[in-house]
Amino acid sequence: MKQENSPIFSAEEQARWHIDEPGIWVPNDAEVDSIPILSILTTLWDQPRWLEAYHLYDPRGSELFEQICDLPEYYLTRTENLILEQHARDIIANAPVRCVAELGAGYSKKTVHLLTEQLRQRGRSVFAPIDVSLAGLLASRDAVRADFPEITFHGLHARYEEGFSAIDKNLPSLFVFLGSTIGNFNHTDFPRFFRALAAAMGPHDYLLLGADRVKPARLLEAAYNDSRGVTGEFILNVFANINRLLEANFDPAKMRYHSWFNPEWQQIEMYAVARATQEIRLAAVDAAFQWQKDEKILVEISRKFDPIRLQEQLHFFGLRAVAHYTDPREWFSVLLFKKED
Ligand code: AVI
Repeated sequence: MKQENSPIFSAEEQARWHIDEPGIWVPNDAEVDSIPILSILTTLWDQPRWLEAYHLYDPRGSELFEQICDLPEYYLTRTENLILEQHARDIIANAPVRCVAELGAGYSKKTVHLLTEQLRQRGRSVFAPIDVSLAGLLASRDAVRADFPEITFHGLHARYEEGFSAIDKNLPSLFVFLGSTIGNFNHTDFPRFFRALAAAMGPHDYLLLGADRVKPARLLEAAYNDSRGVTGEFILNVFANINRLLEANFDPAKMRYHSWFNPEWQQIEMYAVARATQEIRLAAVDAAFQWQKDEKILVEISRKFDPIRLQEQLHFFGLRAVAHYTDPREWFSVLLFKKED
């Protein structure tokens, strides 16, 4: 275990982390393996059945998500990128920080806009992405080192909460959570996440949050049921991941993808539906269940927001709205908050 110090940790946290690969920090007590299995079993046996969205991101799932971002119907990535391209200068001017801490491995065009401005306005700085994907962090590290040698890279190979809680409250930081990933959090995870994030933020910290907005159902439904079927493949691929993890026998030929915008809950719901009744066996844990014909498994939700209401809501978590950036069609919002003193 190689011991070095990093300016991003408080003294107390420093002792809990070690360098794994150059520039990548891991908690000493990292325990990764049992969590996905427990999560899959407990939610698959829930009533009705569902899955936590993070299981979607095995290597194939991550590849498919990259393809989704380029689909003509999937306006989210392009629109958010446009907003950041236009407003990065103002965002960074409004958030006087030394560290940009991104939730997600991030080395997209979007991150580049922010890092370019951070470097231009503040000079030497730190970039600290937090992600459970080591591959994503390594790619991000290599790209940042090549393109921004004046920016020090400290990747945190950890779950979001573990990562952001470790960052020194005295290091002025901009926490960046883009892509409307917050929309994939359910109604339990959402308040838990903001409570933990606000508690981890110091008095000089900011949050930049990307949120997709409520809009006509036809636009939303097209974005999540694209004509090339990539979204369906992405959602159903979760079962290939489960088959591997749990020696299960989910059969892609015996299921179909279904999604719709639920207006009451303001969310796109993405399901796998059984084409026929089938016995699902999970050999690794010696468990089985009957998946009935037409029974749905909720694989992912994607919530859509009214940005003003979101600003009001986050105020109750101790995050004060500083600025609101949007696109000409007002389809997507990028919101800047400051942790209240
Ligand atoms: C990552 N997340 C914000 C995407 C979304 O739009 O909710 C995931 C996604 N699922 C299907 N298409 C995209």
